[in-house]
Amino acid sequence: LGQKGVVLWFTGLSGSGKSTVACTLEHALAARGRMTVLLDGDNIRHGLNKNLGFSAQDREENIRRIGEVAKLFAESGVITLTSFISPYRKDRDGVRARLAPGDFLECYMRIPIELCEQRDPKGLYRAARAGKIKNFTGIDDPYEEPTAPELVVDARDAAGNMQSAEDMAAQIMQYLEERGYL
Ligand code: GGZ
Repeated sequence: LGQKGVVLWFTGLSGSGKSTVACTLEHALAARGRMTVLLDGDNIRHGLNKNLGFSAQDREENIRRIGEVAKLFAESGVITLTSFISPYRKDRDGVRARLAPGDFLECYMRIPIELCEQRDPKGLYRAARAGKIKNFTGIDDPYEEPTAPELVVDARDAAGNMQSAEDMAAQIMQYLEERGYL
């Protein structure tokens, strides 16, 4: 009741674990009674943004609209998780600028692209390498790393072991707790 909303903005390569971690975190937040929404490709690119593709211009508009929707939710007290590659720094910064300080938390899912390519569950990297998909992020389209993200979640822990989605979600949960978002 009367709790503050926030935008938790996941960014990272295709296959970096954004959606999996966002989903795990959303369940953990709901279990604590918080109102949440998860915006991702499934509910945005198939609806609101179905007229957009993957050119730089379309990605920019994709992120801009998602930012505006996320802002509306967050300002209504909802913890709003967004899961999009959002590869361009200026587009992410544009969303940040639309929100009050502290209402936009950039969460960088840091992972070597080699790991994403090894996994490649949908065969997209393979298709991109073969030239069947053009402008694929990390292959022939840039991914601009965040310069000052509030959160960096690494695929591997300090000992070099792969982190589970639960580990990663717990890390973010701890940040939210420590900073008074919960
Ligand atoms: C990157 C692409 C592309 C290109 C299709 N580049 O692994 P996925 O499948 O489910 O996640 C990717 C998703 C990226 O959409 P976003 O809305 O997150 O992108 S952005 O923030 O840049 O607007 C991938 C699929 O769409 N996909 N073509 N060329 N990813």
